[in-house]
Amino acid sequence: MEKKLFCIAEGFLPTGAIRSIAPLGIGNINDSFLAEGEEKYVLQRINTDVFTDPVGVMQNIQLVCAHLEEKIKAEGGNPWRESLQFLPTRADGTLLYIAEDGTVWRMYRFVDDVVTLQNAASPDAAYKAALAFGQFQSRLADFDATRLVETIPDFHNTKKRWDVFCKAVDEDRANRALEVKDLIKTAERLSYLAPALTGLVEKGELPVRVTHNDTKINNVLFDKTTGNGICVIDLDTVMPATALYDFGDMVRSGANATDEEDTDLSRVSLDMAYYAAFLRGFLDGTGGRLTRAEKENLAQSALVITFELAIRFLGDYLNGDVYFSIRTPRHNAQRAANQLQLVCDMEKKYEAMQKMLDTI
Ligand code: GN1
Ligand code: MG
Repeated sequence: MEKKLFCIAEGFLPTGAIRSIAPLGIGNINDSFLAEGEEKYVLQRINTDVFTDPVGVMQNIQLVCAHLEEKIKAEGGNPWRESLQFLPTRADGTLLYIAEDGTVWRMYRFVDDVVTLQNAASPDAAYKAALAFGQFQSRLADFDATRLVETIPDFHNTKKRWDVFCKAVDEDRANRALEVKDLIKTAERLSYLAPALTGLVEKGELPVRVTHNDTKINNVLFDKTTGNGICVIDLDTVMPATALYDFGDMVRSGANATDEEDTDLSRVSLDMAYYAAFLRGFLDGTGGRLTRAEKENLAQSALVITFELAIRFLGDYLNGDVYFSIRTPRHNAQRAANQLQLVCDMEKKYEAMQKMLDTI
């Protein structure tokens, strides 16, 4: 494996060698490594069970990064720090390296002097993350969304996700439904959330924009010195969608008083100071672009996307852990319990979340 990784990484370098390779980060889908030679790089194996069209994924990323670069340059920024720089392969100049065993790889320049966070370290960090994701959407506001491939169709279609979940409960492939019956019951009670956003999208009440769709706080690189969110990473799911998915997912992942991996449910709750910071940051970052319907549904999106992740984790547990990487046997059930707890807490704070819009 070691030797193979060196060979793959060097496949992206016109000359020169890689000296060391080490695992990087804790993504649930792709595998990432830090490769060091003359410079530092991030080498990633694309999970082709999840991203069945890696060529389409990289086409999207290339188009989006080129557009972002132009914007960043026009703003006087540094595209080498604020946008991802993917390397073409030595063999054919494309952005994908297909290894002998059929695995699919890509590599981009490591951005130095940055920190990443698993949950927001302060409301200020939350504000800065939301600003970065908001700016990401703003910079892509004049990008023609029809040029993008839908890398995972219906990715945030919570209604369809609910149907898939119900099927997993019925089939009970791994024979675990009884063990998690309380979690299933909670999910059923919360299922009123499933059609909420999807319905508005179908009715055309929410505009379609180019969105990130995986706005976990660990997908922002923060400058080590200024603490500013300088670069948005993990662009695999950039697709036409509603802005609300991005807001919902950043609140879900970053405004939890703990993180989604915490098994101690007593620590799980929505921190309203962080929620306020995400709200302010996203409104500032999107620069007055959000419509009234979008603003009115921001709070709701946090509940919907948290519920969506809960049923995705629980559904995967019922299916025998075939989608998300797990590090312990009950990992997906524990993640689901964490997310369900968070939705229940958000329900209690829903009115306060809505009211906050008026005070910002
Ligand atoms: C996956 O691997 P990562 O952390 O980038 C997942 C997201 C989930 C997230 C939950 C393509 O993202 O949708 O929100 O796990 N990505 C995909 O931690 O399914
Ligand atoms: Mg991701």
